Amino acid sequence: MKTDKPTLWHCNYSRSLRALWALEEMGLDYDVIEMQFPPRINQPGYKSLNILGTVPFFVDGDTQMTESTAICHFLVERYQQYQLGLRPEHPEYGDYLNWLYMSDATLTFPQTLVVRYTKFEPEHRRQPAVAEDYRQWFIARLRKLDQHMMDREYLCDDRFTIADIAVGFALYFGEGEGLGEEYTPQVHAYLERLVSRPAFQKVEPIGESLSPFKHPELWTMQT
Ligand SMILES: N[C@@H](CCC(=O)N[C@@H](CS)C(=O)NCC(=O)O)C(=O)O
Repeated sequence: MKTDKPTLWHCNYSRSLRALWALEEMGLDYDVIEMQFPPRINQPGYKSLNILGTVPFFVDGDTQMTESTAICHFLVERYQQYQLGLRPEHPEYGDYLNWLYMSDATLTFPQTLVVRYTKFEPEHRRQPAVAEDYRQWFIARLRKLDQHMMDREYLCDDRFTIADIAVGFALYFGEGEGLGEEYTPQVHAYLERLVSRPAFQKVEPIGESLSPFKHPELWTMQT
């Protein structure tokens, strides 16, 4: 697989929204292929493209990527989109990378356990105790963000960057899953600031008609 422009395989309300949001904010010319979640079951041939069967899947020329935050980082560097990123010599560069890596490994991962064991799994395999442990785990990992947003509007350099896209997706997803009830007022306000951006508003509904989150009759077995 090789493409002549950035191409994203996307499912509504999934991590591929990070990459889609970044592409839109950057104003790049891109293609998006909408799929029903989970694509490894619902999109014939998808695993021969992306052996993991997950979203996002991203191709640009000879480059193929499957990590949502890494795709955002790639776009900043490859397309020199530093209005949405920080250069290595910037004093907050370490912080910027820390937020980027934290967004998925620390913030999104526990959410997936909550969703899996309350929603994806058939009734007899649900694990309320596991879901509750990881709900608390997620809320505890927001402490750094709570503190950071006390006197800031954005994560780095007093401006919107892909770090906000990456962390913002975790907050948006958490809110959709009912975890937002425990967000602090400053984190709530931050999330509102992010999701009101025109680029987010434009891309957020893409693929909605194929989303089992919006249309429960589309659910297929997850395990
Ligand atoms: N760390 C990866 C995780 C990718 C991932 O697990 N995506 C989920 C959707 S949010 C997925 O495709 N799940 C469906 C499956 O595992 O079949 C990233 O940041 O993109």
